[in-house]
Amino acid sequence: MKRREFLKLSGALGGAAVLPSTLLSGCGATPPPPGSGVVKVTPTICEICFWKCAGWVHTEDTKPWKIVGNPEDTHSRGRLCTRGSGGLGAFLDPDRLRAPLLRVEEGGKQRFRQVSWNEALDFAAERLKKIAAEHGPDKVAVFSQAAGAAHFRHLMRAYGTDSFAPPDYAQCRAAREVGFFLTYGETIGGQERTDMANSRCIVLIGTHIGENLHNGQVQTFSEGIHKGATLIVVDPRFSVAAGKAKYWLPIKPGTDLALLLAWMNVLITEGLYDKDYIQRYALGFDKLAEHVKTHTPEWAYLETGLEPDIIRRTAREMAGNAPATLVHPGRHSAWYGDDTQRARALAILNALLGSWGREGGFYMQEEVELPKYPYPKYPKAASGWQDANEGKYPFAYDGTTNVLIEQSVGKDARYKGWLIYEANLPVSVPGVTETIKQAADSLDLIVVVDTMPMEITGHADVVLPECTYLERYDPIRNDRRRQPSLALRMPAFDTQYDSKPGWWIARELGMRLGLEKYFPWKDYSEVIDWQLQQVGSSLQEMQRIGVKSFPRRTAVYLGKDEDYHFPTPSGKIELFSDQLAEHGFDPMPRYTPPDPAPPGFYQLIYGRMPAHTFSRTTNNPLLFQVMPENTVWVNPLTAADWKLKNGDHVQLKNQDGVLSNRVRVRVTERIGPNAVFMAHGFGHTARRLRLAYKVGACDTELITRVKMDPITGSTGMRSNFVTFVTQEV
Ligand SMILES: Nc1nc2c(c(=O)[nH]1)N[C@H]1C(S)=C(S)[C@@H](COP(=O)(O)OP(=O)(O)OC[C@H]3O[C@@H](n4cnc5c(=O)[nH]c(N)nc54)[C@H](O)[C@@H]3O)O[C@H]1N2
Ligand SMILES: Nc1nc2c(c(=O)[nH]1)N[C@H]1C(S)=C(S)[C@@H](COP(=O)(O)OP(=O)(O)OC[C@H]3O[C@@H](n4cnc5c(=O)[nH]c(N)nc54)[C@H](O)[C@@H]3O)O[C@H]1N2
Ligand code: SF4
Ligand SMILES: [Mo]
Repeated sequence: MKRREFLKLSGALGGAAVLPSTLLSGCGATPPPPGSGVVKVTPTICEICFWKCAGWVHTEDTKPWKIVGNPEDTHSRGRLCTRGSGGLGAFLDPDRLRAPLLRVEEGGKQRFRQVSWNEALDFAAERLKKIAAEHGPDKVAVFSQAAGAAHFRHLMRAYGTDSFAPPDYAQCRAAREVGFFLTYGETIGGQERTDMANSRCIVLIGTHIGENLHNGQVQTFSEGIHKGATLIVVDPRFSVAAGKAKYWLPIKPGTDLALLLAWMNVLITEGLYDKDYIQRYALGFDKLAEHVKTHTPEWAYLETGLEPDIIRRTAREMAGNAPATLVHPGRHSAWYGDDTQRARALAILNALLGSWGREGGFYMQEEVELPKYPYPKYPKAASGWQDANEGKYPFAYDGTTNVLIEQSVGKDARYKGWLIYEANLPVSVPGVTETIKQAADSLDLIVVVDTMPMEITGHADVVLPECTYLERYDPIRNDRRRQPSLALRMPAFDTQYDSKPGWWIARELGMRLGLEKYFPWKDYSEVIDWQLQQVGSSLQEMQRIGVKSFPRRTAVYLGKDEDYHFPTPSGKIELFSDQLAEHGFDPMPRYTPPDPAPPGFYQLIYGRMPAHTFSRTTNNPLLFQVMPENTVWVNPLTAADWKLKNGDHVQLKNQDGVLSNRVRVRVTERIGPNAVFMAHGFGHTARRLRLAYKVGACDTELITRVKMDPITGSTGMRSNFVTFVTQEV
């Protein structure tokens, strides 16, 4: 028998089999008659996506009523998105994890047994100690994300590991951040420094704002459009944003770098670039001009399918509005494996337009100088995620999930244990579905801290149920933004069932591991209060106001003719990158054509839909009602070839023979005939998700080919192709 079977959690979770709708009305999720009870408001920070909007939770007689945005907050500006408003659904979900679970073997069969916290924590701590004694603590890999990850980073660094890899690095922003960092010496940041409210021209390349519903960003984007900004959208799909655009460029997927080089060619050959800006701030212009000389719009036409005339007209439009032209850096940049070079091209194009540090382009970010709690120094880990890379990906700034997973397979693997916090690896890390199973067979320990019985919990030895964000304190939010501010998350409700806050779980594990000195406090609110006192505030004040803004210390934009020193090695914007050259990479972005589709196959592209966040909300009873399933978007010509009608069920089969779950067809002109599109996060295989189980299809299972970006370890996921299976198999 395999050492660790995938467990479906069936029957292990206890709890009533209540229908979500019954439960919701019972809990008062619909507003009670006004004035019929005691209304209380509590500050929160939304955890439904990574944008971290601050809001107010309204309860009536301690029952949930609604969550609304905090008007003082620059992330939400007083409004929450569909998903954030539906955040109560995460709290109310009857399928939530309710108690710690331990994998046990009885009569040759494995199952989860509901256990006490003591038993679960003792088990995890004993195994962690054993791994530390036998292999060293650095042999535990940690996959953790979001606000609560800080508790587990702290715990695990104190324990002695430095192998961290969150999916929001390699599967998300890695290439973008490094591409801009190599060029400007600064990253874009989790709250993008885009000044869209003041832009006169906005260029979106793939990034589908409006479906990508990062709140403050959607609001400033709308403001810019409302004030008359020209919008140029480059997307093979007619996205929501494309519907608002003056120019929609339905590019052939994977050829964006060719377009970017052609735009640079036009700006330079027609003398439309910002000469003063380039002369003052940039290095390597002559080499860039030489590099893009042959990349004419006519050359790009053959690659991208976009008419040379459109390429010229859009380049002139950008230049005409510069420097208030923002070529958006995108966010999820793990596309085709050459993604750092595409990000570099985006960074360079913005430099030619003079938009970095200028109104309507990219503003300069600032955060509050909030002292860290004075913990003792962490031990030095004997090895870290860099060692796992074995000399590859020299510009990575965090661990790559796929690498750590691959290095966890077999008896002699580097890693012996996993701790996973708020990351659903089987769905969020494409290309390693089988590897995760193999790793689960050989690892000595898998600890999962989650709120829901997601796919990842099926691989765990021990499942530690965290309460939802509405029931806990977490680190103070202090993001680099236009307006420095702090925000507080605190419990609006008592913890439900036998779940616990992340800080409590981390501390209890720490105590059992002999790490008491790293947890000198009893309750995490003490840490928050101490930090707030250092900046003239207090927990009490923040409990009352939720968000506190601080004055900026530096300017939002570069001053006119300011001699700014960019934090790159040369102090300049590096159009030509010596750093890349030194590591044997192209110092200028070089175009490589995408893989061709096999005959009868279509490129698989995926993205966001407004009602959901990845796989985490598809079982949320409130958001499920808004969008219960995903569809596969198919062009009418393709549909005719396959005799498919709107609403038909199909399965998709990828180039490696992997079959998807059943999914409905949406026949639409909004996607070209060479690609199909689906929203990510659906097609759950975890049975305890009673609403979302097997509803729609999962893009991850079809993405079996991942192209690693050699510069950052970012995992390009768009070189996969699918065909239709119309008879169910
Ligand atoms: N509602 C909602 N909003 C979210 C999230 C969520 O889960 N739900 N997640 C957030 C997170 S963490 C991220 S990283 C962002 C991701 O969102 P973005 O960074 O905006 O999106 P991408 O995944 O890069 O791009 C998806 C778009 O790219 C198009 N596309 C596909 N292939 C190509 C191509 O080759 N070239 C071009 N030009 N376009 C192409 C698709 O048609 C689609 O419109 O969304 C954020 N916002
Ligand atoms: N195929 C495919 N893969 C992708 C993407 C894609 O578009 N397609 N997008 C990529 C991108 S851009 C990103 S950023 C990543 C995101 O990757 P993930 O953040 O891993 O995505 P989710 O699927 O939302 O999984 C979140 C997990 O955290 C749990 N969770 C939610 N709230 C809490 C909480 O308060 N506490 C705890 N302990 N757990 C909680 C959820 O139940 C779920 O198991 O995915 C990447 N992977
Ligand atoms: S953008 Fe929406 S889901 Fe994300 S944090 Fe804000 S309200 Fe929550
Ligand atoms: Mo992301």
